[in-house]
Formats: sequence, C-alpha cells, structure tokens
Amino acid sequence: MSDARGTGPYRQALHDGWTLRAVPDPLVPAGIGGRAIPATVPGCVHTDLLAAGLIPDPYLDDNETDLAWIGRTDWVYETTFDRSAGDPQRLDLVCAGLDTVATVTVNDVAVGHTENMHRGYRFDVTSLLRAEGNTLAVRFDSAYRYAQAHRDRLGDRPNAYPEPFQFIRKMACNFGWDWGPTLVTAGIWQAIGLHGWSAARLATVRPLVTVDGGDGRVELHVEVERATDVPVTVRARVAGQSAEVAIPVGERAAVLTLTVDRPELWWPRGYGGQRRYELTVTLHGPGGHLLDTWDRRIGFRSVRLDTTPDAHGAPFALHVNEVPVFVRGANWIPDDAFPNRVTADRLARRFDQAQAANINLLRVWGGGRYESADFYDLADERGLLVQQDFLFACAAYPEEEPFTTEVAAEAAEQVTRLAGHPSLVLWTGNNENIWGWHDWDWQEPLAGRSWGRGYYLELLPRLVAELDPTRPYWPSSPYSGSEELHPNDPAYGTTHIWDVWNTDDYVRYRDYVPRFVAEFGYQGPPTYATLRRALSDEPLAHDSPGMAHHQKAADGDLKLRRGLVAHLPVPRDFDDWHYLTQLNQARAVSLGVEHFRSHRGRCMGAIVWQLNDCWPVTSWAAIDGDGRRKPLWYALRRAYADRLLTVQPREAGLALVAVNDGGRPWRTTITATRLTLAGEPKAKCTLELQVPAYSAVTVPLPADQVRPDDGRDEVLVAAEDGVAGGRALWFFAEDRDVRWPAAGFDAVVEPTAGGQRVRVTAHTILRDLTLYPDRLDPSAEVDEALVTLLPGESVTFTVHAGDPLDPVALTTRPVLRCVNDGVPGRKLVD
Ligand code: BMA
Repeated sequence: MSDARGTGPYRQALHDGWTLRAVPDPLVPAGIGGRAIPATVPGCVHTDLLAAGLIPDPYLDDNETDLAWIGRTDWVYETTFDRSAGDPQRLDLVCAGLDTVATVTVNDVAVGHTENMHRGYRFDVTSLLRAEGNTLAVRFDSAYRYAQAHRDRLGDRPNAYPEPFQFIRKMACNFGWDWGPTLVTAGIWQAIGLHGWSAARLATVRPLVTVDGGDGRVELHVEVERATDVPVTVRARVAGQSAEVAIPVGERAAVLTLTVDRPELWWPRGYGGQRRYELTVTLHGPGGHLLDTWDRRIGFRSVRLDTTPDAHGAPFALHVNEVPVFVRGANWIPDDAFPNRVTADRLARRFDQAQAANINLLRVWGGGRYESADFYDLADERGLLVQQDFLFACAAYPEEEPFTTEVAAEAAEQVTRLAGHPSLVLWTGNNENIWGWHDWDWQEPLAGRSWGRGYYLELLPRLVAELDPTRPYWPSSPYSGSEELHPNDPAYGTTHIWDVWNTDDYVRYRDYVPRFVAEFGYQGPPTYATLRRALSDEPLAHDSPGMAHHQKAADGDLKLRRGLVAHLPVPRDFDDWHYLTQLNQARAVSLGVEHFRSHRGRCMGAIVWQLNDCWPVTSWAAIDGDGRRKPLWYALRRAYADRLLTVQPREAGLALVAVNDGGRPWRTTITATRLTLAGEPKAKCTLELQVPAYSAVTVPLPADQVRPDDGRDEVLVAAEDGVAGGRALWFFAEDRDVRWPAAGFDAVVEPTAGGQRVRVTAHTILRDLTLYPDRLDPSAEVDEALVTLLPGESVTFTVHAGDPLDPVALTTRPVLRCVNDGVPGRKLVD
C-alpha cells in the first residue's frame, strides 16, 4: 500500500517478501538450520515455522515440550523493497511492535536496537534508502538469553513461575502460566512500514476528554516533530467545533481546547448509548498545505473512582457520568499465545460473547499486553468498560536500568495511545505484585533488592497524573489504598479471592463481603470438541497424558476433584467427569457472583477470572481456547443479567434478594414455593417487590419456606409471576446427598431454520439439563444450558450445526445430560 503524492506525506507498508532464518546453533534441528523460510509479517517465528510445515502444531498433545528450542534460538527476518516515488524530506522506518530483542538493519547499516515488545519504534532512514533494491533485516536475539543475562547481572527475584519473565519487557505469559503454554515468541508482531514526510509531522496527539457541567471538553495535547524549522499550525475539529493554534519556529508542543455544548454522553452498556464523535486533527505548513492528519472517535464521559472511607472500610466504586456502576466483569488474557492470530474478527466474536454474557467490563490482565486498537475500538463501540493493567504480573520486578527507562517510555507511549478511548476507565499498576511482596515469602530472598514498588507507587502514578489526569490509577490488583493496610483486605479497595479454588470449598465465597472482587474463579475443562481436536489421548481420561499436559495449574486435577466430590455425585467415567467438573465450575462462579451482587452497594464489582483462553486447556475460562462457550458462560449470562433473583443465606435463615442493574424500577410479584422433588407444594408465599433502578432489595423468607421437612427431597423456587426464566432455586442439600429420582423425560427433535429444536419435557425433576451438540459435530452450538426443570415443565434448546444431527444421539447421554441421569434405574428417554 503506498500513497506517494509529490512531497506530501505517505505511508508504505513493508509486509511482503519476508523470509526467516535461524542463526546457526546446535539447538536448531537439521532441516531448519540454514534454510530461508517464507515469513508472514506481522507475525512470529512459531506461526511461520508451522505454516512452512517445519514444526507440529504447538497446541496439540505435548508438542509444546519439543518446541522449547525456538525461544532459545536467534532469528533473522529479511526482505527487500523498492521505495515509493516522491521526495519527502524525511523517510522513517516505523515499527509498531518488535518482539523483542531486535537489531534493525537497512542496506547493511544497523539503524536501531530494541528490547521492549510494548513500545513502537521509528528510525530515520532518509539517507540510507535508494529507489530500488533496499534490504531490511531484523535480527531477534533469544529472549531467554537476554532475560537470563539481566537476571544474572541483577540477582534473581521471586516469581510465581519458573521462567525469568520479569527480566524482559515482553508479554509475561509467553513464558508459561497456570493456563498457558511456554512458547517464547520472536518476530515483527505489529505493522512495519515507511513513513515519508516533509517539514513536520504529528508526533503525539493526546486528547483528554471530560464532561464539565454537561458540556464536553477536549484538551488536546499535540507534539510535532520537525524536519525543517518552519512555523506550523494545528487544527482540530469535533462535533462542529474547531480550534487552531500556531506552533512557532523552535517550539514543538501545543495545547488546544474544544468545548462541545451538551454533547450526547458515552455510557457503559446498560446505562445508556455509546455516542461517539469524530475528532480530527490536522497539521499545516506555511501557506496552509496539509502536512499530517490524525483522527479518532472519542466519547464524552466522566469517570471517577470513589474510595472515600465509610463504616465498612473503603469502597472501590467506579462512577461514570456520576452514576455508580456495578461492575459485572471478566478478566481478559491474550486470546492466543501468538498475538498475531488475534484478528479483528476474532476479537469481535469474543466481544459478542462477553456482551451476550451481560459483562460490562473487561480487565486486561498485566501478564499479557496493552490491548490493540481493534480491542479498544470494539470496547468503545459496544460500551464495555476496560481496566488496563500495566504489564507486571506475579513477580518481583527489577527497577535497575535498563528497565526503569523502558518502563517509563512504554507507559508514556501507552497512556498516550489509549487516551482517546472512552471505554478505558482505570489503569492498574500490576497484577498481584504488592500482595506477593506481602504474603508470598518474597522479602527474605529479595534481601533489599528492588521489586517494583517504585513503579507502582511512584513512577506510574506520576506518569498517569501527568499525561492523563482524567483517569483513575490504582497501584495494584489487589490493593487496599494504602501501604499501611494489607493489600488484599476485603474491606478496602480491590480483593482477589483465590483460597476458594486453591484450598477451600466454593461456599466460602460467602465468608467475604468484599468492596470489589477483581479476581475469583474456578476451573473446568474445555468443551469436548476442543479437547478432541487438541488431544489424541485414547481414551480421554481426567489424567490421560494430553489432559495432564493441558492442565497447567498446581495440583489442578486434584483441586477439581476435591471441589467436585464436596457437591456432586462421584463421576463413573470420563463423560461424567467432564459434565460434572464443567457444572461445578459454573456452580462455583455463579454462587460467587450471586453472593457478591446480593451485597450491591457495599460491594460494587466482581470480575471473574477469566473470560477467555489462549490455547486448548483446562482453566478458569468461560470461553475455551477454540472459542467455544463452556457451561460457565451460560451460567454467567444468567448470574450477570440486569435483573437477578437469588436466594441467599442470611442470619435469620434465607432471604430473597432482587438485584436490579437496569435503569428502570423493577416492580414485581414473586411466588416462593417450597416443594418436594416430585413437585408437591409444601409451603407457598407471595412477595411484592419494588426494586429501584441500580439497587438491590433483600426480603427475608418466612420460616415455613426455609425449614424443609426433608432437606434431601425438597427445593425452594422463587419466581416472578408471569415471567418465564430468571427464577431462583435453593436446594437444602448438596446434589451428592439429594434423593434424586431417576431422570425421566420426553425429547422431541424437529428441524428449524438453520438447525434443530430439541424440546425436552420433564416427567421428573431434571437438574442442570445440558446439551452438548459439539460432541456430534464440532461446529454445533446450542443456545441454552444448565436448565433445571420441575416435573411437567419443558425447555426448548435450539441447536445450530453444519448438517442435521442424529436425533437419537442428540437426546441421549453423553450429549444430553442432567445430574440425575446417573441415578440407578434411570430412564433417559420415555
Ligand atoms: C491469579 C491471576 C493469574 C492466574 C490466576 C489463576 O493469580 O492473576 O496470574 O492465572 O490467578 O491462578
């Protein structure tokens, strides 16, 4: 792509004709050493080797293990190019992202050396380029060698995982995580190209957008870079308003202010629309000719973090446009271990899934990346709030050079880059590093060495305050607001609840009334189709070799089992294990969400760990590594719905809590019935509820509702009169102790546009009825899951698949499951 017009500005992508070579080393397998491999740019070594058929797919079975040499090898990317016509005063080679330790050479002259994946670089190559036959080479030194050299020089520091990821400014989870493979990439991971310009260009444009008494305000900070010292003019336009400022010779920065009278505001989804306005900035030379342009769709909204101490400690409440927002969030990790595979379409699918699960915030976790323009554009467009961590996670980070300089440059660049996005509402200093310093036995091995404190409590807050005072900054996740307090104190600021998964049972979520829970989660395996694509284990078992390799958490399999046997019947085979562990994951997280939401007000947010996966793996994710929705996704959609009815234990017994996260008051009549599993009513009452917008109401349930005659044979159901769905259930015993009847039902399958409808009518109670059409066709999807039916009730599932699925298979085990289908004497299809 080139756009050469005389001496005007032009851009020429350099994405063609690349090859890749391994620098000779005994580690490099024969057949790869010395060979020129076609390379895709942007891309990375792993995906190039895979495309060339030189390595097996790193995501399948345990192939990951044999591919460790790739990260320990040095690689050279090369191409040749002719430059576009035109005669600009400056020609820059612009690299939006190099991963990571790179030496860039143009026509055999080294033009730059980089060592930070999270920055962009620009090299002046004006004097080096000829019209035709230019060579461009980027050599990547092994990230391991670099990190280990710094570790050896500076002294090791504690880290939650074995690899030296905190000694290089590179996506940390590339070195392996408790849900991710160790696949240490190298490559030109973002766009690369030439930028030709004359006189001056817009070097940075930083719009600070606020709302002031209903008026929109844009404070636009502009910096120019000059090729010649001529006066230039910056013009800006938004919503019919314009402003202009001259930058005289010798100066390079200007601030313009634009005020928009009563603009339509940008709101998070569920609170209002997402109106955006085009902001255009142009740079003009003497005589007014155009030198450069910049544009972005901004949104007018204010954001404020309320942490004013109160009777319970100190809250953590995001206020957008002065309305407190209860955060129904999910943590976001890189959607692929190879970030170049995360296309805009794939992100859009992920956002569709997040949105449909009633999520209103994504937290971009600190072990990944500063998310892409595509990600933030989607978030702006759909009204998903974003919390972006600075990139530090689960380790003590050195503050010696070159790291302090790199971190400062990276942070300034990213804060500037993301300033125009209304969705970004919070910066956080790191993931768990202040907590780690307090609680994870770091202090003794550190022996006084730096660990990152200066970044989180000094450098980063200073930079955010200087470059973007419109957004709140919080030093860590979790953090309590002061170094005097324990960083994970649930009464203050943000909390991570991990003892539930690691050591305790999930009902222990109820022991916490956190002000804001920024991480909590429970594992479950990926969907069956994803497992079958990734693993050749025959048969699949919870501990078969592939399953074990694709479970990265410490004692993950044991923890899954411990959690399962506390609640559910013991699995008899893999199919049971798969259904029940997925179900247990969904149960655990819904219990947490419903509990936290039931304390709306005191608690103002829950961010589940985690939305997505980066490869096929057993993990805390709701959407697996192939993008398929796990049962947890369906459970989240329900637990995160605007209107939630939930039965919660309270001092006096049980209470019904109605949570209204919608903007309209919710007036409704609820019938609560205690009944036997056979459907015989034992007690009934009617409750009138009035729940104002954005609030929760708690109503104690009468004693005859909450005291069962036989806890193993009864259920409490609270449902809105005349409204299907959304009812609350309360079982008086764990599923493993309940006296389930053998499941009995009719199932009818009929074709429908583009799929099939499966109508199940219950003859007995059916607990958490779930359909797994992906077991029959990996492309098949279903619209509902985890439905509990009382005798006589029915549900219709809609299945979409490539071809019609076999109706018998679709309505029998293991495709159609419920908890009580394993009860002896079971009667699956009537
Ligand atoms: C938290 C996260 C991640 C981790 C997850 C599950 O510590 O911040 O680092 O993957 O828990 O253990």
